[in-house]
Amino acid sequence: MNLDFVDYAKIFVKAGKGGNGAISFRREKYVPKGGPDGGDGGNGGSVFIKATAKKNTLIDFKYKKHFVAENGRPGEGGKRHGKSGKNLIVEVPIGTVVKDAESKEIIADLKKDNQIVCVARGGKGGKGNSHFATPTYQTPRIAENGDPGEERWIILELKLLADVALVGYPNVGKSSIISKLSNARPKIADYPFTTLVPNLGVVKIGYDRSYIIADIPGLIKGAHKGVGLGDVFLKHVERCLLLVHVIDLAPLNESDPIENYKDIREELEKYHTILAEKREIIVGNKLDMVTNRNHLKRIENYFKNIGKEIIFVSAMTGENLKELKYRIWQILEEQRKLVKSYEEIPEEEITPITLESISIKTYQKVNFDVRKVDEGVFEILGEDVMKLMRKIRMDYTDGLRYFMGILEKSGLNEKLRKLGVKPGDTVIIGDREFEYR
Ligand SMILES: Nc1nc2c(ncn2[C@@H]2O[C@H](COP(=O)(O)OP(=O)(O)OP(=O)(O)O)[C@@H](O)[C@H]2O)c(=O)[nH]1
Ligand SMILES: [Mg+2]
Repeated sequence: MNLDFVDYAKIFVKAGKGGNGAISFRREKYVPKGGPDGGDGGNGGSVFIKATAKKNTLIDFKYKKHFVAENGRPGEGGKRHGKSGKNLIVEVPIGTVVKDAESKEIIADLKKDNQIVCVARGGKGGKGNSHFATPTYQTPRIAENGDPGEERWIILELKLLADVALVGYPNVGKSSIISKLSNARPKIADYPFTTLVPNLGVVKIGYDRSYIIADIPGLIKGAHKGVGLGDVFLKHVERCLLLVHVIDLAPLNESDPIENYKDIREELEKYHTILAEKREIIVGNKLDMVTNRNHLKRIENYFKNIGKEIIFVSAMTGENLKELKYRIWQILEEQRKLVKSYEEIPEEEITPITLESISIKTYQKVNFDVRKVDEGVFEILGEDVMKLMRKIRMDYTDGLRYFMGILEKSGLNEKLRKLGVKPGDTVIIGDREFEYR
């Protein structure tokens, strides 16, 4: 069995970080102390997954598994905003289901060409110091850091989206039929399991109409529970509108075509009711090999009795293939009217998507706890404090002062004193240590 057919991939996606806000002051002639003019950082790029008709496997993801979008550029002086990071668009075949690797939640089911979904949102750029001037504090050396971009592992799963699928035992002539009906050119040979991966072909009906047909590798007994990778192939059949069940009218091993039909039918039914309930027609192939008219009559009667339509063809001579092609089209037209999933899916635009973000200006007070770790050592705990700390650019002392100012307004001193803090003691916040004064 060929395992190169890649219909599953696990990849890591990471959006870009937002650029930091700038700390800068206007410098002009005759203006000794200009106001703050640090621009905002650009937003980080987002990662999108987009369906394209140009691909038909997930093989590209076998070796390349990490997809990282560009970071936003930092802001600059003169209120110049940093450039936003470019979005990264990862292309996958139509029919790819996108899932979160951890929760297994379905993020999107990409069924149409160019359908697109965002899987990691970019971080928002930080505000520059031009935002932090107040009447009493006109030279703020305060700016925000950009937010980190989202990152996660996602699963890509390909389920082919053919309108019609050719199924049947190996060697019955499925690949021969698809090669005659469509533009697909699969390998054809006189031994079983020639086809190792599903093939897709486009069947043209006149000038602007067509349908997609899939040639599924031969199925065998036990396929529904994975024998001969049957379950993998059957998964691809789940979404088609019509099953074309191909039987060999003159099997070399002299087996009975009706029994062969029943075997595969049982596999389809055992796999899932979805397949059991799907519209099915039977194609009796290799008509050119049949000399006994009674043999055909018997087969025809059997299917008539169970209420199934059968068409006899020869992929070799081409007999009845045209009829088959149009009959499939007709049935598809009928089926499409019944199936809701063919409704139009609006195509999203590829606009940058960035995470919601709160400005540090919105922090007047924060909630936190203080814990005594050891003699003379205290730790400040609280998600808000950590968020605030990440958000403020600490590479300027003003940032630190601003941060401490908010903590003090929120009752830091009282809390520390209650626990018996003394000057010279250590106060830990996140990954920093301060001396209490
Ligand atoms: N005489 C005759 N031979 C045919 C006909 N259709 C297919 N064959 C032959 O049957 C053999 C199998 O054909 P394939 O199209 O490879 O069969 P398949 O169903 O795709 O087989 P797997 O891929 O193994 O499942 C080849 O040798 C074909 O040339 C037909 O209508 N008449
Ligand atoms: Mg084949």
